[in-house]
Amino acid sequence: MIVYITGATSGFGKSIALKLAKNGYHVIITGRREKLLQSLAEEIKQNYPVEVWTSPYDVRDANSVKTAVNNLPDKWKHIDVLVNNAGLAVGLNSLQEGNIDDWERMIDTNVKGLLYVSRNIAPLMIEQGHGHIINIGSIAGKEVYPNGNVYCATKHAVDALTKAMRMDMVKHGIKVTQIAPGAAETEFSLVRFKGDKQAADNVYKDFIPLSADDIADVVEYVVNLPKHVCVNDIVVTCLAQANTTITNKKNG
Ligand code: NDP
Ligand code: 8X3
Repeated sequence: MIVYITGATSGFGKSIALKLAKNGYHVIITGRREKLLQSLAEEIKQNYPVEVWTSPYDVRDANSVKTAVNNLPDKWKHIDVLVNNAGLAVGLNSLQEGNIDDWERMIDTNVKGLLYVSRNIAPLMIEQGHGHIINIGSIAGKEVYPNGNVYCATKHAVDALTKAMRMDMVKHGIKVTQIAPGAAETEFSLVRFKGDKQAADNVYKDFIPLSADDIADVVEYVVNLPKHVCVNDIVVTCLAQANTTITNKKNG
């Protein structure tokens, strides 16, 4: 079994790679930071008897995505599971104060990047007659929150695309699942706040957020179900989070 994971250099993607390697999957890991891909590959190979293929590229570059998938050796093209995970939030501003470069980065990565990867891998799955595409959406794809405007819109797009992909691929026996997490402590907030660690740490203060491993556990669950069972959509939050705007923090 082979899993293809985008955004495996940190956070959910890295945990999912380790978890599925533990389940016996050979893993293809992608992301822009090549050194982190190499060190994850070493970690996986040291711990599990599986093979690893590293593929550094930027999901925003349609040609790079196409070349990376086309250049996979034949044996690596038999992809059983695709995890569309690469994504980010940049900034947290009202629309009227928004930064257009931040908007482009989010739309290009979260929406167009997911489309480029899916466009190249879905035909391989169709050819082999099976596959499972797992899109990492967000609770922000179910509800919006103040100043979350464009990030929330990109994740609403992932929500819509997940439903559309399932319709398009059902006749080919391909499962399509969305996992929509709430707040999880990864590099997500550090990226959103452009390296401001204090602002990032503040997001997770006074409650226990999800961890990357929690989401990897959900992925492990959905890929291990019987062949005829497809989880369509899972929203998962930590106990303290009711929705995008209400989190039970110890100090109010
Ligand atoms: P991290 O910042 O820890 O990981 C993001 C991953 O995406 C990294 O591996 C990064 O790799 C990759 N990535 C970002 N931009 C690009 C790009 N242009 N090309 C290729 N890879 C890219 O955050 P998370 O693990 O938290 O985020 C993973 C997904 O989960 C995202 O889609 C995010 O929106 C979603 N999510 C996160 C939540 C949270 O609270 N943490 C909650 C709900 C959803 P590199 O920088 O090396 O390119
Ligand atoms: C990440 C969750 O609520 O911080 O997608 O936007 S949230």
